[in-house]
Amino acid sequence: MCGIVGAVASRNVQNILLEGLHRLEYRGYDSAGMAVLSEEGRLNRVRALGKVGALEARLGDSPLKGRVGIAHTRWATHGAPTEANAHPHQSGDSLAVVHNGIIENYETLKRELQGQGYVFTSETDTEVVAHLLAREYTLSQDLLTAVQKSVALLDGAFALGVIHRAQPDVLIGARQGSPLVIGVGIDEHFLASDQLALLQVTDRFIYLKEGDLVRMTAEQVEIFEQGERLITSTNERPIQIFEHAQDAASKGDYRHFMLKEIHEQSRVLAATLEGRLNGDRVLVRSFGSEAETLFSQVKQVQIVACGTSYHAGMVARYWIERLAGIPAAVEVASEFRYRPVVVADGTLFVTLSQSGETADTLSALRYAQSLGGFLGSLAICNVPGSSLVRESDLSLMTMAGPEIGVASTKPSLPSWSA
Ligand code: HGA
Repeated sequence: MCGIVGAVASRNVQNILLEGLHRLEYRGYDSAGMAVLSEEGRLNRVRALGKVGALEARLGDSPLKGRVGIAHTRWATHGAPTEANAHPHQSGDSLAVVHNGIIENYETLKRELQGQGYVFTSETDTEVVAHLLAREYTLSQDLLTAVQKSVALLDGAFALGVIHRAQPDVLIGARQGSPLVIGVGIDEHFLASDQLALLQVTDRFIYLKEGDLVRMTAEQVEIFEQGERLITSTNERPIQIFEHAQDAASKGDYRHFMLKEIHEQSRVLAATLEGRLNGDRVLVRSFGSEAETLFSQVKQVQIVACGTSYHAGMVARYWIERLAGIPAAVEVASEFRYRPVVVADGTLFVTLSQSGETADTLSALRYAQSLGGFLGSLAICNVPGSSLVRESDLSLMTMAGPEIGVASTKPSLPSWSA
């Protein structure tokens, strides 16, 4: 899952952004990048494939200096994990954007923009946003107006952070289907997809609502409901103090972690679906860039898991058959991996595992791959970068956070998505 960090301050923001990216690393990503507006009015960008550490090394060689910037960790949905596809994306050398989520109508917009002479340098859906913003900026000469006009043309789920060299003291954010939070400092403001990214600089946050657009300077925050109506009352979007006691590592008022985690289930389910829904539909791309092609060929589903995940698989079987109308079978991984398996045509192999390292499930996946004949594999898992996720064709990350209770309480909840 991607991460966004942004800052507008009266000090250099590079290290704030970098620390924010490090704090988002647990979510998993394939590349990272940062763009900062320099005092001289230039837009400078550094990107790297792989870990935030690789970006940090590049920044060591060519530091970014400036008081306004945006940064991103990317988990590719459109286009391979490459440096050219890493965010921020630019249109020319004036404007940069970071994006979480999926722009569903990017192909139509891309054709339109190409027809108008915009040249694309990446395979991402995000670059469409950069060129749209540039086009609208040319017309209005105002970044807020450009973002308002552009967002109105986008279909899908997204959170955006935008900067422009002509407005070097402004950072703009937009939230529609993907989380975005404002961090409030003293004469500085921040933007992030997760408050955890900003805890090193503030514990005061404003949580944006769906459709909100925010224009921030170091001194001021203006929030526009549904992108239009300026919110004037602080009651509507209050500043909230982040209670560290709510951390995953604390059991708060609960008697034990197991109880706490059971009570977290509805929030985890909402967090897992956030950014992956468009209206009442799940965005197929959130399973990976090959998902559309693969899912369109599925005739049946074979689910394999262990323990609690196996039980979640049994529920998933009922729901897949009822909602998708295709046959589904579920089997304990330790049985599946040791028996001769006949693979029916068009079968999707689905694994469920909290850690993504469950030995029998992983062996079952490898066995399934060695058999050939399966259409492809999908892992539903809580740990990005785990063996199961790396070795599967598609994946769906659950957002269960760390689980301290011994019995699995959350990771398999969203198995219905299979
Ligand atoms: N669609 C964009 C952003 C991906 C994302 O939000 N992943 O979780 C891309 O592919 O770059």
